[in-house]
Amino acid sequence: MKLLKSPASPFVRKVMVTLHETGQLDEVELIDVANTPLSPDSAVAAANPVGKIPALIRHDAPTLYDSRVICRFLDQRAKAGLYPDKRLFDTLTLEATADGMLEAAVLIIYEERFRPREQVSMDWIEGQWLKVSRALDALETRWMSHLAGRLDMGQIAIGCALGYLDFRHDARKWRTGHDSLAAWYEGFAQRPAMIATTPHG
Ligand SMILES: N[C@@H](CCC(=O)N[C@@H](CS)C(=O)NCC(=O)O)C(=O)O
Repeated sequence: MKLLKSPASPFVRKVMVTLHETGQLDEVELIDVANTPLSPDSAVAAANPVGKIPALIRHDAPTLYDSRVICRFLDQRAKAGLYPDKRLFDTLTLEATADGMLEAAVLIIYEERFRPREQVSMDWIEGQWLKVSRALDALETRWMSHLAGRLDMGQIAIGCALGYLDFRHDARKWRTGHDSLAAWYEGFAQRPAMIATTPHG
């Protein structure tokens, strides 16, 4: 299998952490690409019609894309139990929360990077940040017991989302008012899979 990736993408990081946690890293060739909405990489466009990474190219079956699909595939392949039957819909909702935070956080970066300065909308940026902010509040008030439980894909996704906030939105100081979440993340970030996938670039 080949994974189209970049070292800065938080969606790719979900897949990389899953590969580490499920012991499948050696089975995937990692291919770094430079892919943006304005300069799509040709290999990415060929693998995924919506032009996004991660994409997992399989030799004997169609390419998989979207981190949620890839992570679930890798979990099933390794029978790792990261989507436990007993609390499946909680796990999926937590993963969706992380992905929603990430979509908003990435869109802010794209707005600042790829739009001409005079077209950048501060209202739109703040509207995106509000989504992140509400999700942080929901994690702090409703999800701490789930986060404290056995490792699952919801936790991995939230770990990657909080890591991305540190990486790209440090100035927003997400820990303020989210003490329990910050304490959880401090421990989670020490997992070897998280340390091995620290974003850069
Ligand atoms: N829902 C997708 C989102 C993936 C995504 O947005 N990837 C970004 C990099 S972080 C990308 O490839 N952006 C290029 C673009 O939007 O054209 C997933 O979970 O894989």
